[in-house]
Amino acid sequence: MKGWNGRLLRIDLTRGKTAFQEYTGDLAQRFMGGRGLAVKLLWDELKPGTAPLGPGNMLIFATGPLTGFALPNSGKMVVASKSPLTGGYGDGNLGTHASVNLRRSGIDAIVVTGSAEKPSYILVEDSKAEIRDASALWGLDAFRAERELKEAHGRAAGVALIGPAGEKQVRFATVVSQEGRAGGRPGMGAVMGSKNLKALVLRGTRDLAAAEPGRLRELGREGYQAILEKENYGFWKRQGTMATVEWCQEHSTLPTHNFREGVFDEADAISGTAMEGMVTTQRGCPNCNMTCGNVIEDSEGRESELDYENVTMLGSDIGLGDLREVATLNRMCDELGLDTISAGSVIAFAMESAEKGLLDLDIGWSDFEAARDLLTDVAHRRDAGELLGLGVRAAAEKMGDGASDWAIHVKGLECSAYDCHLCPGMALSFGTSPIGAHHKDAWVISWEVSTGRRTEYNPEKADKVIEFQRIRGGMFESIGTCRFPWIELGFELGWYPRFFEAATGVKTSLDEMYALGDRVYALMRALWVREFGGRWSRRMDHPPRRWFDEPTTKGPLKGSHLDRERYDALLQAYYDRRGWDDRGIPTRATMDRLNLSAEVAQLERYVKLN
Ligand code: PTT
Ligand code: SF4
Repeated sequence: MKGWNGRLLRIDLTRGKTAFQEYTGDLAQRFMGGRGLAVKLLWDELKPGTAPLGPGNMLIFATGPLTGFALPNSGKMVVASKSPLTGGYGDGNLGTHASVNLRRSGIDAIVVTGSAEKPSYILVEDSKAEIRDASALWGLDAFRAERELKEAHGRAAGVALIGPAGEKQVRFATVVSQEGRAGGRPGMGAVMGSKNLKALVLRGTRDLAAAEPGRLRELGREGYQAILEKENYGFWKRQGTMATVEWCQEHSTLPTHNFREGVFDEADAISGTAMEGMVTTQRGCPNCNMTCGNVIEDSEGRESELDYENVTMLGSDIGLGDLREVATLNRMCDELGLDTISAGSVIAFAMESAEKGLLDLDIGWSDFEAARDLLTDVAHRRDAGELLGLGVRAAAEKMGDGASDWAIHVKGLECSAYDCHLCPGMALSFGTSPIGAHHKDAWVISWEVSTGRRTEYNPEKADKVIEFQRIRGGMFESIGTCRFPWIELGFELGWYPRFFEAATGVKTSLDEMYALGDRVYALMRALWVREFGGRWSRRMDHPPRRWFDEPTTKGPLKGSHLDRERYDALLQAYYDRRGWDDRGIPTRATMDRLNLSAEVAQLERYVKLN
C-alpha cells in the first residue's frame, strides 16, 4: 500500500504490551482512515455494552492517508472512543504535530485498550514503542506536562495529552496538544484518564511513501499557492473563526444566556473586530499556511488562543462581555483539559439553575470570578463540580424539578455555539450529528440564513445537511486534513481526489468519497443502535426542548421558536433520503448498497432491520 502505512500500533495497558499490526488494503479502501477507520475498529472489536470508563473501552488515534504529506492543512487526526458523556460513538479532530509524527513513525493509528496500574505515557520513536511511568506528570496541567515531556524527548516530539480534568474523568474532558489545540469533545480525555494514560509522545523521522511523489509535491505546491490567492485570505488571517461572532449577532443565532436568546447586548466587545486590536501572535496546526489560532493576552496576563466556539460559549452564553476575561476561562479549559463548549454550557446551566433556586451556588450571569472557580471545581470534581462534571444531561437528571428543560444538549453532548430558535436546518444538523450536538459535520447555518430561513422546513434542508455530512463528516474526517481551506476560503473540493490519488495511487472521485461518507455514517448509526438497543428512539435525533417551547424575547427575530411536528417531518425527510427507516436505523437494503452486508448480521442481534 502506498499513501497509507498499513500499520497499527496496539497498546494493551493492562498487560503492559505493545504490538505493531499490519492491516489490509481492503480495510483502507473501504474505510480510508481517521473517523472511517476508527468506527470500523470499534464496530469489530468493542464489546457492546462496554463501560466507557472501564478498561474494556478502546481509545483510537487515527490519521488519514493524507496526514503528514506536504499538502495543505494535513496535520489532523481523529481521536475516537465510546463516549462517557453520551454512551454512544464519540470522536474529535485534533490538529497537531503528534499526527505528523505518528505517520512518520510508520503507523496510521494507535489503538489503546486496558488500563495501566499507575500513571503512564506512551512513547513512540519510529518503530519503537514503550509504556513509560508518568507519575511525576500526574496532576500537572496540560501546558506544563507537555513542556516537561518535550524537555525530556526533544522539541520535535509531538505530544497529545490530558490535563487534570481528564485524570479525574470529567465526562467532557478533552485531549489537548500544543497549548491551544484540543479534540475529542465527548469525553475522549476522560477515557484517556480512565486508562491512567497521561500522554502520547511521538517522534517519527521516516519519509512517507507516496504512490506518485513528484506529482504529490507539485500538487502540494500548487495547492498552497491557490490558498494564498483566495480572496478572503487576508480577512481570514486577521479574524479566523472569530468573524462568526458578528455574523451570528446580525442573524440572531449567537448563543446567549444558556441559549435563551440569539442576540447579546455586548456582542461587539467579544467580536473578531474587538480581538483584532489585541492579537499578539498566531498559532496553528502543522502543514498549514492559513493558521487561525489568534492569541491574545488574557485578564491574568497570560496567552490564550481564541476561536469562535470558545469565545461565545464562555462569553455570550454565560452573559460575559469582557474578552480578556473570556480568554482567561478559555486558557483555563486548555490547561485543565476541559472542552470549552461543554464547559461554557455547564456554567450557563449552573447560572440558570442558581437563578431558579435549584442549585445552591453563588453564581449569577456574567460573574467571571464565580465561573472561574466553578471551572476549577469541575476539573477537580469537587463541590458542585462533582455533579456538573457529569455534563448537563446527567446533572439535570440528578437534580430533577424540571432542570432537564434548560439542559442544552443532544444525546448528552452539549450544543455548540449556534442558537437554532429559527434555524430548523441547523437544528437537524445538531439532531443527526453522529456524536451528539456538534456543528462539525453539517454547518448548514450560513446557507440556511442566506437562502431564506422562513421557508423553514423545506426538505431541501435535509438534502443540505446530508451533503455537508458527506463532505465534512465523511471525507474530511477520514482523509486527514482540515476542512477550513474549503469552507472558509473556497478552496475547491476537486483538489482532494487529486491529492488522494497522488498519495495512494487509487483513482477516485468526489462521488466515491461521498459514498464512503454514507458508509461511515451508517456504521456510526449502527454503533449507536447497538449500544442503545431497545432504548434507541428517533426522539434522540431531536434538538433541545428550549428551542421548541421557549420563544426568544429579544432582537429583530424575537418570538422565534421551532415547531416540533414540522421538525419531525423534516427529520423523516432526512431518514428517507439516507435510506434509514422511521426509527432512524439503516435498512437492510441500505446496508447492502453501502457495502456493509457483512455488518448486518451483528446489527440484527440488537435490532430487527427493515
Ligand atoms: C472541536 C471543537 C471546536 S470546533 C472548538 S473551536 W472550532 C472548540 N475548541 C476547543 C479548544 O480550543 N480548547 C478546548 N479546551 N476545547 C475546545 N472545544 C471545542 O472543540 C480546531 C479547528 C476548528 S476551531 C474547527 S471548527 C475545525 N474543526 C475541524 C474538524 O472538526 N475536522 C477537520 N477535518 N478539520 C477541522 N478544522 C478546524 O479545526 P473536536 P484543533 Mg478540535 C483550543 O476537537 O472535538 O472536534 O471539537 O481541533 O486542532 O483545535 O483545530 O470554531
Ligand atoms: Fe489548523 Fe486553522 Fe490551519 Fe485548519 S486553518 S489546519 S484549524 S491552523
